[in-house]
Amino acid sequence: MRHFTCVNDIGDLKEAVKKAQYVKQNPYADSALGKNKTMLLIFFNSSLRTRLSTQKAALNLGMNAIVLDINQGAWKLETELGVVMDSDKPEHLLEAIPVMGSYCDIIGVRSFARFESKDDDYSEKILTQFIKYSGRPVVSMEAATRHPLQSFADLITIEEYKKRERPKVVLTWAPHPKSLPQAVPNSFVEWMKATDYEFVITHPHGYELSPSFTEGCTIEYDQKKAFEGADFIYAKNWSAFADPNYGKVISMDKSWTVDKAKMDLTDNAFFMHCLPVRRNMIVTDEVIDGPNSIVIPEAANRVVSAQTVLKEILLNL
Ligand code: AN0
Ligand code: CP
Repeated sequence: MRHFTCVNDIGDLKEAVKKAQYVKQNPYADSALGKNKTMLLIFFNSSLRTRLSTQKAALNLGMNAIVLDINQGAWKLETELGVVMDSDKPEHLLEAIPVMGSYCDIIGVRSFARFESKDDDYSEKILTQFIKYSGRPVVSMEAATRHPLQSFADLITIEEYKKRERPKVVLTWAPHPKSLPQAVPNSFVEWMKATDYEFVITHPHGYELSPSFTEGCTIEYDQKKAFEGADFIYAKNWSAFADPNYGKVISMDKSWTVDKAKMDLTDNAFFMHCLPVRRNMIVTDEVIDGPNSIVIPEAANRVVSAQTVLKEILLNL
């Protein structure tokens, strides 16, 4: 593996899960692999889990880790090509990226959808420039359309907790007051499609994800029906994809909040969410604090997914 931006980069999923299980059981087995190697973590957006778990993964592999928040202390970066730079942005990505590349061996980048242009977001304008100009392996730490380190951790978690070979996994939209990217659900869909699980997506009308991700998926608009017999409920809010509402909140319907009554329709399902989560919007306190909530072990597995990915990249440097 050179870059890690989507499910295709990880190769065979069963092999990847096996590698992750080894890493989880032997976190320090490769502590010499990253000696004298530096990982740079570049954040254009906020983060708690990705920031900490990816650093921890790099440290477990013996790497040095340097974190830069672009919006706190770095120069404001121009990202448009061919512009006259007479605005408030003193530096262009075209210089900043190769300079950052010159200081490290692997670059992680977090760059959310900006909702200014669907084309820019869905062409992964920022991430592709890092791949093109850094000269280094690039790891997506949530880009405009995908969050593969999260999805890999989600898969590892489902494999740990599943009680049947082919569990029923349900991705459900839930309400939220702000516009959120489609990256987490897109990516979850992409990874679930690569398994042999039974997979159902449920959301209100108007919240259809990009067909490029959901093609071939079962979509059930009746949330209660979707929950019947589920083994895992994966909740997430996302903003609308379809025009003219791209990036907009078109509903905050609280009847979609995941509560105990809905969880009772499942086959004693586990509750999952990538976090951060807004309590009593996405999910009630009762469910997230209940015995079937696995959000904390799910977040803990972010170290495992990151370490498995970084290890593969280091082995191919
Ligand atoms: C982000 C999102 O929905 O993509 C990050 C989730 C990992 N969430 C928020 O901005 C609240
Ligand atoms: N799940 C996740 O990526 O969390 P952060 O945004 O805190 O990194």
